[in-house]
Amino acid sequence: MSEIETDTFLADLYALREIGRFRTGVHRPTFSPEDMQARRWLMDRLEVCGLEPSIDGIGNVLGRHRGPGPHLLVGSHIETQNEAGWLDGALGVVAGLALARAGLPVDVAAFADEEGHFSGGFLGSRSAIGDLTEAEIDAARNRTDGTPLRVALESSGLANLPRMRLDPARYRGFLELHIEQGTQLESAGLHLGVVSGIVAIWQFQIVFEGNQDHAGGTTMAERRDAGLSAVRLLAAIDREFPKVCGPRSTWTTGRITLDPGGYSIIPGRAEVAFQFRDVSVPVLERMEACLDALVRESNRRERCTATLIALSKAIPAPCDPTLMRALSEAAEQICPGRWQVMPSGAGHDAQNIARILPAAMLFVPSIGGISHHWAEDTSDSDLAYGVRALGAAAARVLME
Ligand code: HGY
Ligand code: MN
Ligand code: MN
Repeated sequence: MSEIETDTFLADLYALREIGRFRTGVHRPTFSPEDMQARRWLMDRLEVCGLEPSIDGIGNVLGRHRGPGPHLLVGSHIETQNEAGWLDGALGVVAGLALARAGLPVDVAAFADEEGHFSGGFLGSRSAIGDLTEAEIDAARNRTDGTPLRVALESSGLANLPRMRLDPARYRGFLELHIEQGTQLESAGLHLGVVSGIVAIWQFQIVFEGNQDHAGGTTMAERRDAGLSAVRLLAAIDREFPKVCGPRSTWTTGRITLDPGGYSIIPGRAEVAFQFRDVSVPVLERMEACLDALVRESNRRERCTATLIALSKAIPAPCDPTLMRALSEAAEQICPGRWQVMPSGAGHDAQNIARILPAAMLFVPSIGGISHHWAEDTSDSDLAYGVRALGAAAARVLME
């Protein structure tokens, strides 16, 4: 293995940042023209790094090492949230290019739609482990514009391509370098985080049906206001969840849509995009039971009906101890004393790959903890620490 070329690694990251650039971040939703341009850019770079590039029927890009094993799989995702950051996902894929360029026997993967632009999310890594059915693809819709996934695959030229399946026998494990997307490393003055476990995201739609009516002629006593029912249920969740959640649980309402959405019209329908997260399944189950009870109570109390629809329930993933040890030794070698072991509050492809392979993650700090926002950023020096530590850990795992 030769030295990791950090200058070339940073140049690749900055080049990818220009595809779909939005202010200081990037807007590259899954299967958008910008996303497909980024996938083609990646396939070119994989070729230049000596890997055999391919793209599959769900948009996964894979660069296969041409030499004998043992191999490691390294990667992440390259699509982004809307108007979001340039490093979320891209860092882990471009780091894979740097490890391949240094001569390490790695395959490099960019798994499609980790960001969940289509129902359920994590389409690519779920497909790669055999956990995505044709029926799910038939049913999936774009969360922003409603485009059916089948239509998006067709217009991206992917519809008739086979979907790849990872062969666990080919790899010693999977490593993903990622930004922390929180403030822990920065506030502790650290450069690297060895991830101990990855949260599961349980995602729901809550639909409220009331009566669209006149905002003046309809008295407060007789109206069926779907918007008010929605905010009252969300307030109840915020009151009750702290009694059942875990120390690092989170819950988020990402969107409330009121129809028809006019000043002078009582909303007859409200839709809430809701999710909660934790690393423990019993905690997730307690939170879901609490949510179920609150929806039932809303239907007893309110004049509107609330319907809870479970969209996806991911599986939390502990990281592999052997890979964590290699990452810890590498972190100590690259920046002695300036790293820690920590959980991931974000979901990642690694939690799916962990279901068929040993998997682990390495974090670099996010400036101000900002992510899923175009202002997301990390210093070049921390990015360089990350890729060098990832390379050192990969070498340890492969040379064992
Ligand atoms: O939401 C997440 O945790 C991931 O960034 N998609
Ligand atoms: Mn990510
Ligand atoms: Mn993300």
